[in-house]
Amino acid sequence: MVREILVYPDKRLKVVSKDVINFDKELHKLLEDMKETMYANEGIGLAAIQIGVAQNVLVINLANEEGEQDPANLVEIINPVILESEGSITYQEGCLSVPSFYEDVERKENIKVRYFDRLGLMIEKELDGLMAIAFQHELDHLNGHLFIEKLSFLKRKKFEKEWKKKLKERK
Ligand code: QAP
Ligand code: CO
Repeated sequence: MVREILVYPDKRLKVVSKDVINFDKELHKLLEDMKETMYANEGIGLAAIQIGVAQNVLVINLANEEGEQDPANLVEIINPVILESEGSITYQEGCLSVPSFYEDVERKENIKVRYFDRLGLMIEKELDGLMAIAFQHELDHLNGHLFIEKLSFLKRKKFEKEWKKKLKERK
């Protein structure tokens, strides 16, 4: 089922998510809904809190060399943590909860992560490139943070002004 995506400044996006305890049917249904919702909105990553579920669950599906999103490359990420990180990389990020806004954000370039798959199997990996960026962006959602919080003071002010105007025009 395609679910509604919460859009900034929805307060629910600030809620800190909790670890998944049971790797059961309910989790699998949540993952299916997240995938459907991500694909329906042409996203490459989605955190459960973006559909109003405060659980530490992410889905990421980067485009392949042909620029296509292959469902076979979808990664389901439960209870993620970053164990180590180094370097820095800047990328123009966007977010399904902040539609049509993109801005440069600095992240760690290389990260070592631990998470669980849908069956509760622990996975440890080193990530780089866009995958490392996406992982950090999505992990921020689980802690109640959005990428716009990482903008400089002036860029954030400009964003807030434009966003208010946009919301007013939509009414
Ligand atoms: C997070 O972002 C991310 O504004 C995922 O109109 C960001 O899927 C991962 C999207 C940067 C890696 C690098 C945004 C779709 C999708 C929009 C997304 C929009 C339609 C964003
Ligand atoms: Co996002």
